Amino acid sequence: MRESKFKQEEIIELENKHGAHNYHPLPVVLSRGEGVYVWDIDGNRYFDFLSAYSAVNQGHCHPKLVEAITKQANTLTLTSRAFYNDKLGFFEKKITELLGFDKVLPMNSGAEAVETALKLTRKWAYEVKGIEENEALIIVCENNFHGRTTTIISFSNDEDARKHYGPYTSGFIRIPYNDLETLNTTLDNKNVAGFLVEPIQGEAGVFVPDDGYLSKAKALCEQHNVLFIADEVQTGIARTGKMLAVHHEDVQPDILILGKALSGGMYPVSAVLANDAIMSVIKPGQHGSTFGGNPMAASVAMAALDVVIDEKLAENAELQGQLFREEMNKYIKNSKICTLVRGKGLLNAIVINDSENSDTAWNICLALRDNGLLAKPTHGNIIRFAPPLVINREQLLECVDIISKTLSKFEL
Ligand code: IF1
Repeated sequence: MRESKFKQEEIIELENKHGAHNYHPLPVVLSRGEGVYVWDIDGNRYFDFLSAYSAVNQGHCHPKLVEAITKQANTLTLTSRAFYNDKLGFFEKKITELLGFDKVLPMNSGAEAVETALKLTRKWAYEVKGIEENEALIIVCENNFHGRTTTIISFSNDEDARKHYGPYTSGFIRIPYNDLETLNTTLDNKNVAGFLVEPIQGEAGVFVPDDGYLSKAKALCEQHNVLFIADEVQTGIARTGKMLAVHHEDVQPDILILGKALSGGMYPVSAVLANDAIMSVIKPGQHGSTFGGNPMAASVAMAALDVVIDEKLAENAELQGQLFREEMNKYIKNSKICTLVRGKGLLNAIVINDSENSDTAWNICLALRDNGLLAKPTHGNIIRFAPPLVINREQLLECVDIISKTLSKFEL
């Protein structure tokens, strides 16, 4: 049943003609979302298995989030931090007590929060650790993804993300992910100030490190007085079956970076959390953002955290994620096209038995779309599956059925 007077092709053409071509979207034009479902302009319903890259953990248009943002939108949206507002302090109290930190610095996008964490680490290095000014080094991992700013892509090894964006920001050392030995030797450099790491590498293809990697890496950083910086923009807010992915190993980062589902996909809200010994190096006028910590952001983020807790989304992600991997492994046992399923909680991916440059994964995603499920390949032959954390057992099993039936059409 057509809901729009425009055809999908007409709307797609608008973007082709008037919009920068910085994405290659799957050809589907969405117009509505509710819970685990989205609808296109022709009224076709899909399971959303991307969740806007894990920003819609609470489900599309969650009524409590719509209520919170609508109420605040009708009251006070933005004051800037030149003045106080009556929501930010309550958000700061809630999130610092929930996650066990003294302070939070509110920002908007994930990349801004990563940049904030990098600046904080450098400032701490000079003013607390005593590294010589402009000599601070931050260790990052091969195949990292932390955002798209010039500094962040400076330490990326993804040519698409960094090519022709130089000159690059210096002060970063890249080491292999999930490699404690190299981390240990690299930490011997007295100018190292921090180690920035994704608890699970999402964009790289949902790479889950060995058990113990995060806790041992944190211990090595402590031994060398280096800040352990966890980028949980994608893995945080219950996505991997715990409130934070680092909680699987009882790790408390020195600096924690959050974004995406911190607002349940309602509004750009990100945050950097740390204790006073680190956060106190930033004084008034030394960092900020027009929208950072605005009352809309604070209101919707408080509601988004409440939904995660009240609806036990971490527990559900753990339960449904285990079911997903169990069921997918039953399919994979007899499959030639799909070699592996991996992940934690409801951040999972399958590896397609074809070269990175093949369009098989893309074609599988087109076929999944035609069968009522939306997902997108990450690097070439890996398809990420990350539904909203509100998905129930019946819906999950229906999706496994859709995925299996679709994959079967591509069996070699
Ligand atoms: C795109 C990827 C995912 C992130 C982590 C920081 C950020 C992200 C671990 C920056 C953002 C998004 C960005 C979006 C697609 C998506 C993505 F494919 F790019 F890598 F999720 F895996 N840290 N990830 O995953 O947050 O500034 O975007 O709010 O740029 O294409 P942001």
